[in-house]
Amino acid sequence: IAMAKQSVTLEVLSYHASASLEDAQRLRSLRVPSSQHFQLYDFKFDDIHMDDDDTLKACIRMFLDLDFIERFHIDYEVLCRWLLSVKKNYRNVTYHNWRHAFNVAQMMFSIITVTQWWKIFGEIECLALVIACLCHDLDHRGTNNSFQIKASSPLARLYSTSTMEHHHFDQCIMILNSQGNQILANVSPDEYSRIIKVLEDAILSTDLAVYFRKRGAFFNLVRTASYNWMRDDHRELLRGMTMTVCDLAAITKPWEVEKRVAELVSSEFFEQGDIERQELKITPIDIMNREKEDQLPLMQVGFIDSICLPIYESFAVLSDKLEPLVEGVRQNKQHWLEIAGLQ
Ligand code: 5BB
Ligand code: ZN
Repeated sequence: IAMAKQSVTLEVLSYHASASLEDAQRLRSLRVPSSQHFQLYDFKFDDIHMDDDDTLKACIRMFLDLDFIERFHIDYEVLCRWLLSVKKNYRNVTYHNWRHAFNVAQMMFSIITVTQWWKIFGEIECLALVIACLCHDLDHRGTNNSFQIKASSPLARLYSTSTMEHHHFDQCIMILNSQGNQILANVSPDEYSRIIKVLEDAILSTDLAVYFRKRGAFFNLVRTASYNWMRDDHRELLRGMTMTVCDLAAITKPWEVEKRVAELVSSEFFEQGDIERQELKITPIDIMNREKEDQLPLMQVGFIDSICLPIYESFAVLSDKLEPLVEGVRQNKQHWLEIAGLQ
């Protein structure tokens, strides 16, 4: 068993691609427009009209405005190369691609700046959260954790729970350690280990199973107003929940955006279902079964009621600046109900 594990570990933990120095130098030479220009503070942010260079410049803008470059002595060219490498290590899958990661990071940026929660988290945790958002789905294959188990993929042999999330974190670490990509090279050993610990916890928090396990405690803290953000355990809970809120934020967006993103999510689910039918010879569950396509609106309503509304409502209790997010979810629920013929 030990030898099998070792070879699986080698197979899974050896591959990653670094961007070239030339590409980093090109990105470095580009002018970076303001946050206002990119609408980075806007909860209704949409990346549809941006090209890939714009998304990279917007990431640099977030690092500049959060003062990470000065505070952590990040080499500008290293930052450019790291961003290009992160982007390169996303696959061209339908939903879990670079654009999704970029949107999650923008939502984190807008939440921590608009609410001023950056003061609660402090510089180290904010840096870890933004890195976590950009890296949280690295090397996603468009298939979920239960697929890895069913297909007994090498990844599932390495990690039996939160399989993909452990892999996203591994990929994140590999890029951070790659020559020319070491944006954390100039932080103290003590700060480095704190950043990595927060980063790991944040990426693992994007497993919905983890969200379900922890949200009860979080809802209690909020309902009874018994939180104390000076406490590490309370802040850790808030960080994990904020990762989920950012990860699922498509559900808060204007209807045109939500409709487009839900199509992408649905297509990726169907593509997994096709593989399950063809290669694993099993009947996919309804959300992944093309023959049940007409159930999509009702599934979205179920997703909103059971997963989304509780957390966005809880967040709006914490900060009234976050009420537009709940309002967006409620409006999208109405649209899905209408399409389902229920309203
Ligand atoms: C979510 C939890 N899952 C294990 C079972 C299905 N549910 S669900 O019933 O709440 C559901 C969620 C069903 C269908 C869905 O989309 C159909 C297009 C969704 C859904 N999930 N809808 C969305 O708009 C979004 Br955004 C999401 C989140 C998708 C990424 C979560 C995937 C995690 C895989 C490890
Ligand atoms: Zn994600």
